[in-house]
Amino acid sequence: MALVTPAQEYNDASIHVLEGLEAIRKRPGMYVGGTGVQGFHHLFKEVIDNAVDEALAGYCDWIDVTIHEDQSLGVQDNGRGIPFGIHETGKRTVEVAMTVPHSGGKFGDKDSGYTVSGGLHGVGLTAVNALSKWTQVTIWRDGQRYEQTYRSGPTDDGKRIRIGEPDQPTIAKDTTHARGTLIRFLPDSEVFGHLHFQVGIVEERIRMMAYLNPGLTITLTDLRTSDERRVFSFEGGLSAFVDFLNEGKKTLHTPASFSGTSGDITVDIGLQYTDGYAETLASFVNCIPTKSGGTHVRGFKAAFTRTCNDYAKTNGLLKPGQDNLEGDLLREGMTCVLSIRIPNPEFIGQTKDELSNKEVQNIVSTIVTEQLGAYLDQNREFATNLIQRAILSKRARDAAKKAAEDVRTGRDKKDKNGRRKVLVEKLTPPQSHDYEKNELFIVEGDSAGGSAKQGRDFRHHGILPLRGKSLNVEKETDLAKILKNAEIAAIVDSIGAGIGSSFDLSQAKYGKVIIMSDADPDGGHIQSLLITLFYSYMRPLVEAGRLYVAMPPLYKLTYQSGKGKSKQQEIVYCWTDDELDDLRRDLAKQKVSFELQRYKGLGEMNPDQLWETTMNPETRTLIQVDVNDPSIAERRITTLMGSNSDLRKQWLYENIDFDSYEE
Ligand code: 28F
Repeated sequence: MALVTPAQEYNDASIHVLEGLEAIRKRPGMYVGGTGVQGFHHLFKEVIDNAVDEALAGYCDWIDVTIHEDQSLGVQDNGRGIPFGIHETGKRTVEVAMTVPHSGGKFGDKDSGYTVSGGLHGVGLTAVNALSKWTQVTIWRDGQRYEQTYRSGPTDDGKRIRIGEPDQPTIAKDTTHARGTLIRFLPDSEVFGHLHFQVGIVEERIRMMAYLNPGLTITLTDLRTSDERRVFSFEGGLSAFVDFLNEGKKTLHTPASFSGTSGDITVDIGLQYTDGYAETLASFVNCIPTKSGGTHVRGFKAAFTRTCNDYAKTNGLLKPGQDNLEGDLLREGMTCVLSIRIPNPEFIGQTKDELSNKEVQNIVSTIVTEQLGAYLDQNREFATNLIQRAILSKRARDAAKKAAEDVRTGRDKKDKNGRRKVLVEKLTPPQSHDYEKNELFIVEGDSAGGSAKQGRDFRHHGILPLRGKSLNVEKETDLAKILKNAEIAAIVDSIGAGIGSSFDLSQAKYGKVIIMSDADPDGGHIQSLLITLFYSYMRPLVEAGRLYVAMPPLYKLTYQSGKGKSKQQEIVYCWTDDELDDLRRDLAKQKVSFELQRYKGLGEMNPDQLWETTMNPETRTLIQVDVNDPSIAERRITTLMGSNSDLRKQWLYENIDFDSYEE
């Protein structure tokens, strides 16, 4: 509750007023969506939406927006002016509109001339007043000029906190024949901190309103930088809007526009195709964006798809028995603005930005069916091109689906006379079905593959030996061709989660996929090919940090330790030249002679050594493939596996802590 001195007596109406404004002040987030930049600029949106409502009602065709040097913002329209006569509560109408939430609901008043309003408008001006340090209202109406200021903050004697409280108004004779409402306000830094209006955000809203309301002119002056008055007025309406949205893109035709009314609902549509694939559909109800769509959008999409397919069948572009083209294929490359006006909009959804009025769906659908049908008949070349593009997209989509399906079902493993190909038999699967713990080793070369099969942890290790180089996937983009490569299909099949857009990480049969190849340039090449494959066609697996590269040792030292009976053979592995140097120095100090072996390839290790040095989670070192940039991982691997040992040394000391276990 605001501080109220007992001396000043409030009648029940004003206590009610305080509670209203107080509530807004206490929880701005509920009324303007937070106290950040968006919430701050929502105050401007509430005020200009009120002026646009007056334009929608047909009484205003001009709005001036001014950002002042004191950081306050003013909006002036040339509408009828908010009534300032005495309201049934004994207060002036304008005071009620400024201080009582949900009082401004326009169509409450049947004679207010409002048929449509921007939705939940009532709270608009009240919220602006409650959250501003001051709000000035000037009204020109009935040959009079009404001025009043509302203030928030401590009173001069500091004894009280006011919230949006009205000062005494002044009413003077006005001979200028001006009409309309001016609202100028300064958002309260107590609520928003020291935010200021960003002219870009203000301009974007102005531009949108001007496109949605051809015939309405809106000007913007930012006195903080210049006194230039910018004018936004677009006779072209939604056609101009889609043209603006497609700026810089290659468009396929001049914008099409459809519009119609049914009862007191009006529908306006602008649409224009570009040569791209993206679909942009911006929808509005009474100039309020409906980000979650609703019945108007559903009506549009259903009619659009049906009308295009009817045209295709009627004109022999689709065979009568052929499946219809899906709507999203037909809308590839389409930019569309759908704007409807309706007196009693009903919104649903968390953020109230989905239209739910049922009657709208058929009204929009009827208008689109009639007018799009006519448009296609009158623009046959455009229509044919639209259908043929969609048919191509359908073919590509079906091919990708079939390719992925084949892999999943193993259908592509059959050779021409239906015999199952040998691929998957190359895989030695783990015994466990604990997919999280299971690890797939993709091993280069059959001999290393043999050692890996024998040395592995048979419960959790799957071994897939690969022969020679896999297909260079970077150059090949056609999924169907990629899958033809036997090696790649074996990998995809072993992991079991599909490939490309149908890849589903939850189906993966391994928690880790480990690429294990020789520490030589050939090995490095295979690694980078496989990393490219995973990054290109199984990215979620990489992003989940499940792709690794094994680090086999470079050297093995063998020497005798201990004396007499306790004499025994020691084997030590080194991953770097420095490690080797350190060890040699130690052994030299101890005057111990040793035998040194430089590993040329995995195949030179017997199963136990391969297990001990490269596969055993307790003793191995793995490199996790970096999700952000596979080339980093590739560089990392080249460094480690490439011939330049200085690079390797440098990288290893910076990145691998040999004392820590890799888990
Ligand atoms: C700068 C922002 O807010 N313009 C507005 C009007 C006009 C009327 C009105 C507004 C409360 C409940 C009626 C005038 N004459 N610009 C604006 N212009 N509000 S807000 O009425 C709101 C009253 O019902 C108006 C006759 N009917 C309505």
